[in-house]
Order: sequence, then structure tokens, then C-alpha cells
Amino acid sequence: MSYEVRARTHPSAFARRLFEVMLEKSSNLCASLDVRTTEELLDLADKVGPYVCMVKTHIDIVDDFEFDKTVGGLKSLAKKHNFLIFEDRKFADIGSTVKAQYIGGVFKIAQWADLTNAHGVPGPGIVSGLYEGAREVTKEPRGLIMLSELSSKGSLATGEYSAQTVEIARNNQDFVFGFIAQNRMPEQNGEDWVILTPGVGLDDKGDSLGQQYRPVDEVVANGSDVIIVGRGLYGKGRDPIVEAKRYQKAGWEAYQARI
Ligand code: UP6
Repeated sequence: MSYEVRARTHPSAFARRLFEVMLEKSSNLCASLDVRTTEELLDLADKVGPYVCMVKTHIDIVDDFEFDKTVGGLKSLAKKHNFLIFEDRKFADIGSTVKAQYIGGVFKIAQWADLTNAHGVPGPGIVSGLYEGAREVTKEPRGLIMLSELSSKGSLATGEYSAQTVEIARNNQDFVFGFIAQNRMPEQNGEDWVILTPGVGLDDKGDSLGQQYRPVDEVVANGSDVIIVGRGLYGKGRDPIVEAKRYQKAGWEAYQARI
């Protein structure tokens, strides 16, 4: 199905909004900005902003995190360039704990991240906890994606584990609209999961710590809706603007070839 159709028919308002942003910007690229200072984070987000539908953060690696400066800066860039903010928190605890981690601490993720993600390993309570947290702190739309597969070598998230993670999502479709996955996930009764795929690189095969990269056309042909690219954009010697344009074009052409 085209993004146009899915922007009209997807049962999740959050997913419909994501598809609208993707169509407006002709981009299925999510930039993963894993840098250690607020200045680098905001500089990169401003540079790649015009070419992406989403910016993904690991907010807990920013050494000089300050709520107003770091989050305020990101939010104003999201407005300027029209992208969504995805905090890649990978929640993995019981419902009551993840709720506190989502709304509290110094990061207060639920206040500003349009979407975040969670592992299925604790069972369905993780989704209920995050859902309650979102409802308590904001009226803005919030979305959750589950990690059903990982890109790293030797990942244990395969087979029955991935299938059970889909079951958790299936029971919470007002909040959970898709997966971090390497493949499309099984769909029943008109379900339309949005698949976000990390481990995407046009120049490298992987890193020394188990990351594995696949090329853009391969992951999109295999069913990925949003490609997540990190060091491929800003790694050593790379010009993030040149690379963001390159991945945006590759991602969009691969999508057009698929439909
Ligand atoms: N990520 C993966 N693989 C997964 C899930 N998440 O790489 O299965 C995340 C990493 C990192 C980004 O935490 O933020 O996606 C990939 O970055 P890279 O393109 O620089 O390797």
C-alpha cells in the first residue's frame, strides 16, 4: 500500500500523522543522531532536518544535557523542519517502573518525544505502563513501537520471541503502531504495522561491536517503511547534508519501486 493510502486509512492517528510528514517531505529517512553534546545534536538536527521525517535520539548519552537547552532546541528544530522526535529509550522493565522512567527523572521523555520504543521481554504490562505515563503528562499524541527484531549480530529477538512481541502490540493498537524490525511482521485482519529499520548503511557492512548494515533498497524492498541511519550520515569524514540527501533519495526511490 502507498503511504498516501496508509495516511488516510491507518487506524492509529499517530501513524497517519507520520505518513503525512513522510509524504510532505518525500522522505522515509530517520536520522539517528547518537552524539555526546547538545551542540553537536542540534547542529546535526538542523543540517539533516530538511531531508528527514524523523530524528532519533539517545538522550542519555548527551554529556551536557539540560532540559531547556537540549530538549527546547530539538523541539524548535522539529517545528522548523517538520520532523518527529523519536527517543530510542528501549524500555525493558515492569510497567510501574517504565512509567516512572518515561515521565520522570531528568529526561522526562513523555513530555517531548513524539514516539519511543520498548522491548517485549517484560510482557504486556510494559505497554500499559507507558500508555498511562503518556496520558498523565500530555495531551499531545504519543506513539510506541515495539522491538521485535534487532540488527546486531547474534540477537536473541527472533522466531517465537518476535511473534510474541507482535501479540503484545496487537492488544494495544491505539498506542503501539509498529515495530523496530528487519522484516515485515505478520498482519491479521487488516493490520498495518509501520516497520522502522535500523542497521542501514550504503558504504559499510558493520562495526566492530556487532552492528550489521544492509543497503537501503534491500530493507525497503523487504518491507521497511522508515530507514534509520546514524553513522552513515555523520560518521568520520562524512558530510551530513550530502549523506542525508543521498539516503533520502535512495529511500524514496526504493519505496517507489516497491509500490
Ligand atoms: N538500533 C540499532 N539496531 C537495532 C535497534 N536500534 O542499531 O536493532 C539503534 C542504535 C543506534 C542506531 O541504538 O542508535 O539504531 C543505529 O546507528 P548506526 O546507523 O550509527 O549504526
